[in-house]
Parts: sequence; C-alpha cells; structure tokens
Amino acid sequence: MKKTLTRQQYIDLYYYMRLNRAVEDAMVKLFRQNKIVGGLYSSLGQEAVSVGTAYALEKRDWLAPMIRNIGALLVKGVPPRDVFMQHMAKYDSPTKGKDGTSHFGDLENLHIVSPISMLGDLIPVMTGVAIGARYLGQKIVAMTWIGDGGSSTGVFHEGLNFAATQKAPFVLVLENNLWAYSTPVRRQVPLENLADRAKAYGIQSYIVDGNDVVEVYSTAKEAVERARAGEGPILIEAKTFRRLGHAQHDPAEYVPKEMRAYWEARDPILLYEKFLAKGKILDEKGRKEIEEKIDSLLVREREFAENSPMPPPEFAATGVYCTGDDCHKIRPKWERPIAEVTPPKSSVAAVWTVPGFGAGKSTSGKASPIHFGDTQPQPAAAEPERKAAPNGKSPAKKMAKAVVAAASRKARR
Ligand SMILES: Cc1ncc(C[n+]2csc(CCOP(=O)(O)OP(=O)(O)O)c2C)c(N)n1
Ligand SMILES: [Mg+2]
Repeated sequence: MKKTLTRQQYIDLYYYMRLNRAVEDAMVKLFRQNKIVGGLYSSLGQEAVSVGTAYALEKRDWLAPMIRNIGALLVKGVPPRDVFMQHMAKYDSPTKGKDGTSHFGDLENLHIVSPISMLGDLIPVMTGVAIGARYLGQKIVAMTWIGDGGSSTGVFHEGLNFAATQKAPFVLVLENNLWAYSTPVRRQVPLENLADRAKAYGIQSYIVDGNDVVEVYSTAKEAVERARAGEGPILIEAKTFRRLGHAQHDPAEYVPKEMRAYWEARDPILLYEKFLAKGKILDEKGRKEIEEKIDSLLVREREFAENSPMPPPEFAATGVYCTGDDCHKIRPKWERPIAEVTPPKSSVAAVWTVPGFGAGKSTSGKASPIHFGDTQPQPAAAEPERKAAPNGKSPAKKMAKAVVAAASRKARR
C-alpha cells in the first residue's frame, strides 16, 4: 500500500468496504430468517476489489455488477435499502419484486446496467455502452467484472476482442478468487496469470493484489484514465479468494484448510485497518465512529426494507412482456440532436432489386405462400425480368442445372 491518496479518499475506501461487509452480514441474517427470495452470494474477503475499482469511476461513468459486486453498487450510490429490498423481492425494490439478488439497474441517474446471469455477456454489452457513449460525444468509461471461471466463456473472448478492435473506453476487472463453484482455477485454465489473456487481443493489462484496496484503487484509477484518454480497453486481474461457498447453500468443504487459513489472515479490511493506523490516518476513535454510523444507517435501511410490502399477487401477471407503447421505453439523454447522430438516408439506389420483395407478392405478382412447404414451383414465364446470360441461358436455369448436377454427383458417391 502506498500513501498517495487524500485523507478523505482513504476514509471513503474504508467506509465502503465496511459498508459492503455489513450489508452482506445483514443479508445473511435475513437469509437465515427465510426473508431472502432466491440465492444469496457473498463477497466476503473480496470487498477491496469491488470498492477499489468502482471508486475509480466518476459519476458520469457506467458500470455493470456481477454477483459479488454489491460493494460497487454502494460506491456508485445505491442505498442499502434497495439492495435489501431487491433480495427480499419487496414492492418498493428497484424491480418492484420482480427478479432478485442484484438484478437491477439504473440507466437514468446512477448509470448502472443490470447484471446478466450468463457469464461474460456483460462484456460486449458494456463495450456497446462505451462505444455508444463515445458516438454521442461523451467521455465516459464503462466497467464490469468477470470471474476466473467466467473468463473461459466464449463471449469473454468475443467481447474483449470486439472491445479491442473498437478501442472502447472499457475496463474489465477479472476477479480471480481461485474458485468457480467447486472447480479450482488450476483445473480450468492453464495460465499462471489470467491477465495474460489480454495479450490475445493486443490490449494492456495489470495484475493487482485484490486484498490491498489502495493498490486496487490506484491501479483502477490509472486504467480508467488511460481508457478515457482513448488507449482502448484494459484488463485488470485482481488476485483474491472466495472465502465462502459459491452461495449460501454451499459449505465449500472442497477448499483446502491451509488455503482458507492463508487468505483469512489476509483479510482486506484487517490489512487496511493496520495500514490506516500505522499511517495515522484513522485512529481507534475514528474507526468506532464509522462503525456506529454504518450500524445506525443499516438499522434504518433494514427496517424500511422489512416494512415494505410484498407486491400484490396480480402484479405477477403484468410487466413481464411488453404490452403497449409505453412499456420498457429507454429514453436516451441525447447530448447531440437526434438528427445529428442518425445516419443520413441513403441516396444510393439498390443495384439489384427483387420484384415484389417486401410486398407480400411473389415474382409472379401473386401473393407469396408463407411456409416453404407450401411453395409451388413457379412457371418459367414468372421470371420475365431476369436477363438472359450471354450464352442464351437464363442464370436461374443455369443455377438449377448446377444444383441438379451437384446432387447427382453426391448421390453417386
Ligand atoms: C455462461 C454460463 N455458464 C455457467 C453459468 C453458471 N454459473 C454461475 S456462477 C458460476 C461460477 C462462476 O465462477 P467465477 O466466474 O469464477 O465467479 P465467482 O463465482 O468465483 O465469483 C457458474 C458456472 C452461468 N451463469 N453462465
Ligand atoms: Mg471465481
């Protein structure tokens, strides 16, 4: 850990890591009381990654969290009550009780894209956000996270390659917590450093100690600035450890005891407290004040969430599919007039037109059958527009002959 931040920044990082842990601790209690709807994931021991990386973003920037990034949501400004209510499927939650866990976004104010369960899919989506904003003249950076397991999906590679070719202002945080469900990273990828994946796309990468919040933040800040300056996407591998099982149902007995002990001794909050005390940035009194502030905030937030009603039953039958014009409309806040960013209408006439195309008519002028099974062979006279080839044969007949010849060749084999 280096001393290069302002005092307020150091304190902020501490506050958000503690808040991240306290919110998740409170949710474990809610889970045990059967008040959480669906699974509950944990970022215990990984708080420095979510908090340190999201803290490097500006208000205008965009992020999309994955299951272990509640810390990033809190840093971006999501109130803890929204996190509680979303997990409890309450009517006042961001999705009004539809969908669960951290599956919600805020496109208008906080610039949060909702998580996508299919691992890796957020990479092309956030690349799209990044290049879309650049198209609109906004100097934003988009960020998302992926696990060690998720970095082996096809869309990870397609997405990162796409981001690289587009030089998208995009930062991808690869949270290498050594496990994907019960699969250790060693058994699913033959690389020592997952940051090496960046070489395949010709992009820059960093490796950080994911349990050192100052290192995570400083690296993410540099990466965000470089991406914003137009250097293209950047991959950060944060080396850390998943301290609990995949979700609440998983006791993770497959994790070797020594491995767990090693990482428990490297708890990111304890390491940071030592650093803050040694650097005389936060004394015991200040630490207690933060603790009390978080405790009383969460009592209020949890009470609000518990008092929020469940959605009325009939609500389950609405809003799932678009039913009208007003449904799911996303109105962009255009920074330039829409006409300016809409490509001009093409003035080039099509070189090759298909008679009747799009008019529901066949080339004969009759209504086209819809199902291919209904298609009747067209009489030769139905194709008067087709020009004869120099040798006097029509291209269609020539093609039909070639197809027949190919078919009989295949049949002879
Ligand atoms: C494409 C895809 N495959 C499988 C899954 C099921 N799944 C959800 S989380 C997970 C493990 C992910 O491990 P990792 O990416 O290392 O993230 P971590 O849980 O360690 O944070 C799997 C296999 C999924 N959601 N999407
Ligand atoms: Mg993992």
